[in-house]
Amino acid sequence: MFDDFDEFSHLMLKYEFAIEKLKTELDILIKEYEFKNKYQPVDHIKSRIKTKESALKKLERKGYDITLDNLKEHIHDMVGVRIVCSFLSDVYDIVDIIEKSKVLKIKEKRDYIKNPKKSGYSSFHLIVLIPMRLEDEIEYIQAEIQIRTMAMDFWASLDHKIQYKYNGIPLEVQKEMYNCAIAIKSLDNKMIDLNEIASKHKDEN
Ligand code: 0O2
Repeated sequence: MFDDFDEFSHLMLKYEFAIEKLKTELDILIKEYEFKNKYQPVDHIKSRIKTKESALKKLERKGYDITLDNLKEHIHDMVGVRIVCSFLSDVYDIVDIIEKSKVLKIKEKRDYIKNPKKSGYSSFHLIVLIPMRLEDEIEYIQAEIQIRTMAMDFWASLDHKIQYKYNGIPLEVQKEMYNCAIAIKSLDNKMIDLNEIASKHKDEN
C-alpha cells in the first residue's frame, strides 16, 4: 500500500483535473475536425482514471516496489482515454489532429496497428503530457490515449474478458484469439474498401 495517504489522495485529485482538461482538449480538436471536414470520424469516447487496485496490480506485474514515485513514473495510463473510430483511416486522422494539439505534448507513440502485440491486440496508443497549472507551477501529467476502430474495440473488450490479466489461458484459446484478430483486421480493410466504393458511387451520381 502507498504509505502516504494524503499524498496519494492529492495525486488522484490531480488525475481528476487532468482527465477533464484532456477530454475538453480532445472534444475541441474533434469538433474542429468535424466542422472542417463535414464528417464525424468518432463513434464514441470512453475515459477513466485507473483504480488504486489496478495500479497496484500493474506495479507488481512490472516488478516495481509499491511507491508513489514508481506509480507516477511507470504507470503511464493512470489517466486513460479511448477513442473509438468508424474506419481505420479515421484512426490515423485522429492521431494526426492530436499530434498537432498546441496543448498536449506527445511523449510516445505506439502503433500496435502496424505492429500488433503478440496476442493480436491492435490499437494506436499515444502517451501524452497534459500541462497543469498547480500552485503556480506547471506540472505535466501523463495520460494514455488509445485510438482504435469499432472492430478492434470489439476484439479488445472480449479479449480482456476472456484472457487478459489472467494467467494460464490455454494455448488453443490464445491462438484462436489471435486468428480472430486477423479476421478483424481483414474486416477493417474490407470496410475501408466498401466505403471508398460507396463514396465514388455518390460522386458519380
Ligand atoms: P487495462 O485494465 O486495460 O487498463 P509497457 O509497455 O510495459 O510500458 P503497458 O502499460 O503494459 O506498459 O503498455 P501497453 O502494452 O502499450 O498498453 C497497455 C494497455 O493496452 C493495457 O492496459 C490494455 O488496455 C491494452 N492492451 C495491451 N495489450 C493488450 C491485449 O493483449 N489485450 C487487450 N484486451 N488489451 C491490451 P492495462 O493497464 O494492462 O490494462
